[in-house]
Amino acid sequence: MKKALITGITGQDGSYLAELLLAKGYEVYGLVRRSSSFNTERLETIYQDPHVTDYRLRLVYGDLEDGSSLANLVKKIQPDEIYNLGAQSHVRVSFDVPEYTVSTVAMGTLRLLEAVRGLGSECRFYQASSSEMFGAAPPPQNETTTFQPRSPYACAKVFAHQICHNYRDAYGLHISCGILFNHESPRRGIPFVTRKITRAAARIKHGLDKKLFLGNLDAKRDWGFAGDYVQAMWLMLQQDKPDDYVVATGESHSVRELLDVAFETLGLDWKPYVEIDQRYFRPTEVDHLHGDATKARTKLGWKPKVGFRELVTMMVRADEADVSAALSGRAPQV
Ligand code: NAP
Ligand code: G4F
Repeated sequence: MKKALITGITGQDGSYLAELLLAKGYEVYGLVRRSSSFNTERLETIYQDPHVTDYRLRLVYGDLEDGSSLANLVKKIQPDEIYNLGAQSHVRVSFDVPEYTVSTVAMGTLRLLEAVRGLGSECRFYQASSSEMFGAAPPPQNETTTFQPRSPYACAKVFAHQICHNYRDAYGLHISCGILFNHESPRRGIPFVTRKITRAAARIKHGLDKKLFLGNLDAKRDWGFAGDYVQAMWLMLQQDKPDDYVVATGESHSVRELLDVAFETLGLDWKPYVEIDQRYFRPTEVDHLHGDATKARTKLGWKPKVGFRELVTMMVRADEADVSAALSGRAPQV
């Protein structure tokens, strides 16, 4: 049985990836950081009682801020594959907490690489790189596009990406970097724009909210479905040679178009409900991300299954089901 260690297992991608690896027969170790409130909500459908015999999902305490916890876990688990998904992943928040963001995203990756170095190329490593690294570079962006990062988060991701290259070359490690464009799902964190909009549409429809406050409606993103994107992560680690891959749908849409589809799904016009609030603008914005995933398609045989309209509709329907459940006193569906 293969063993995988996932940092960021409690996040959107971590939960989908854990499901995928468990379905493939892996023993999955998930790094969970200590929190004063439960942070394992997204794992509820796959959580297993540690006392059952075929227990294959093991949650272990650790933190990307704490190199010794990473070294101890890697030594003890001896994973075949590591997926480094842990991060302070909100771009606007990275302007408020730049040092912390750089510490988890950049230094956290370095700390984990140092823990892994002793295992050699037997242990395969996936790094969650980001299309935010392209920043101001004009679209379409692919693996050869020069990075022009526009936030502390993006600068930290560029460092993490490049230190992965360095460790790959210097120590012969099997490290692959997935440069993933925005990917979303009903499990997306509420402060990201897709989920903020789909949740607000559902709440407005049912009379729970009257207004939705947003920032820049003209930004364009290449939005895909997280469930499709974790497949690409796994495929990267099944290749003989480590490499970098852009993962994207090849279609981009504005926040305005996202509003159109989300509110239309519930038979609403968004314009009377949306107000602009300066607090949601970033000091430096990334205007247009539009990925060219030709390499992932040809070398990994990967392609997205869920398109933009289907994705937004799926998210609105899930949020509406939650609102209806909450209103009728039933448990939410997420
Ligand atoms: P997410 O939902 O924000 O999840 C982030 C995860 O990182 C959570 O499990 C979080 O734990 C954990 N984490 C935060 N600080 C940590 C620390 N100090 N030590 C250990 N774990 C820590 O992010 P996501 O959307 O799943 O994204 C996964 C990764 O892909 C991230 O690295 C992100 O930057 C990158 N990425 C995401 C996208 C996207 O569109 N989703 C695109 C490109 C790249 P808590 O639950 O305790 O907060
Ligand atoms: O949903 P967002 O916050 O995602 P962003 O900044 O593109 O970052 C996400 O994708 C990256 C991949 O490119 C990941 F690396 C990163 O971890 C994260 O998952 O914002 C999308 C766009 C931005 O242009 C933002 O200015 O939506 C615009 N926007 C407009 N109003 C808003 C809002 N974003 C948020 N979060 N909240 C608003 O009210």
